[in-house]
Amino acid sequence: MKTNIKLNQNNLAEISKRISCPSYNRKNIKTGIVHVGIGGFHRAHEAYYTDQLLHDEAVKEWGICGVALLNFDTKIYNTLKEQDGLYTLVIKELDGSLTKRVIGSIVDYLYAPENPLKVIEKMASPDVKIITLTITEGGYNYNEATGAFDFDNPLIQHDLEFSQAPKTIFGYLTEALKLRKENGLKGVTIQSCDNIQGNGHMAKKMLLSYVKIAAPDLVYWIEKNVSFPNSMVDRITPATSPSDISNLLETSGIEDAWPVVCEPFKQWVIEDDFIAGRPAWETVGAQFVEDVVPFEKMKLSLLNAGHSVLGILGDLMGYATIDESVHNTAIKSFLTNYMNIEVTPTLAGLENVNLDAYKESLLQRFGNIYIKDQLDRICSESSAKFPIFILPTVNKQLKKNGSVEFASFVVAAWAIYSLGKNENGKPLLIKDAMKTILNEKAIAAKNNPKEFLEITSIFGKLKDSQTFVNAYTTAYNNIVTYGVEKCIIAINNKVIK
Ligand code: CS2
Repeated sequence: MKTNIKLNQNNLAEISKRISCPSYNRKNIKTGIVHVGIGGFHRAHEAYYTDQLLHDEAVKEWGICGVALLNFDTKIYNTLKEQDGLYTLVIKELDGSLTKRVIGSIVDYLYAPENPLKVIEKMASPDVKIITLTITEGGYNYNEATGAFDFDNPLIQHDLEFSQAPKTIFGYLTEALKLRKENGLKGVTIQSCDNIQGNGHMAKKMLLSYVKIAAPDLVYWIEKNVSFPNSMVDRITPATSPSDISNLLETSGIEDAWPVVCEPFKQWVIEDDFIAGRPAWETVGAQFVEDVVPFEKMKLSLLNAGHSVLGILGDLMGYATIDESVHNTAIKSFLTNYMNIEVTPTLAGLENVNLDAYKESLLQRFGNIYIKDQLDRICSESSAKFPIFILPTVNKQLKKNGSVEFASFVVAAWAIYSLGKNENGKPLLIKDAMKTILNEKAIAAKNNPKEFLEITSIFGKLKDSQTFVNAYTTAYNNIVTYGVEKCIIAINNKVIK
């Protein structure tokens, strides 16, 4: 019987007798990277790759300083502080076994609401060469309908007024870059690791929109001194459940308040555009390419959209996790048809990628019964996800008179989902910044389904496409009459004929 042991720096030698731990001396590692948004995904992905890299004795300058930006992030900050930045990554293998390792690459951590200046100074420190971001799809403050930066956001208004104590990433980056310029420092890279098409372009466009108003003199300096590589990031990382925490304790005797669980698969494709140098992430599995856009499109429109399809349909039918949803044969065929008929024709520039194998591997990853990726997680913030994951495919298909039957069905299902109950009458846990308006429009849609498409900040001009509106309305009425499963069986059958 193993005695329980708390995860922290002092106990690391003891813990390394049980599971694999950083073998490098964390005290000697400088922070070359500031990362904003230390949620599960960052800790399963960039921090994992970087931890692997730090095992090379020659690498000493690429430790990560994790920044918790929002009040909401107190818990993760306190946990990391308590555990000296250490946490356990539990990889749930396809055969159900668990590979556990303690990750040591987060060598410093800051809580922005407590001390904004400290964060700004850290971002402006000469050692820091890269600022990476996982601030979620909604964090870029972008209006889908106008394509512009949203200056009406009260937090942005706050940052414009109180620039020394910002609340948004735009306020922080602006102050930090100002300070770098004043101190005569050379460039820095800002690397978005969010699921957004052209995430580097988006980060640059949104930041410059803000800077033009907040600090116009800085625009030229940024254009000359800051690079914004695009990147495609991938690793399915469900929310950590209480049983993940107790399981780690029971199987290894490690007391970790917030381990991260993830799938074995991982991928990181990055544009090699780092103005101030970068870690050799390629030595630990990342791919550096000239143009990452086709990879991003592939991942967003197949994997992430696939998740939303499984999430919305599965949630309505009463499932709880992605694997349960994809193991329903009607849903699985629906998803396969969606990927083949509607998404694949919109993808280009992937000559060296075996798309069939990629799609097959997605179905396998979704089907991993050990991951237990919650549909609640997948469906959360759908209002930020649909415009990135699904609607670009719809718009491209409409342009070339391609099928939109599957995508419009999912949008119709989302309208019904937004009423807040599944098909068995059980309440759905909807977490969405636009929850209120989604619900209002969903209620209006009961009389006139088109009402849901009136949310132009999500759907843009889609309501003007008669083809889409017809397909969507038919799907809506059919779901109400027959239920999701019967409808998708009927749609799938049409394809087979
Ligand atoms: C998911 C992603 O949030 C979502 O809807 O699709 O978090 C997905 O699991 C990751 O992008 C996988 O790389």
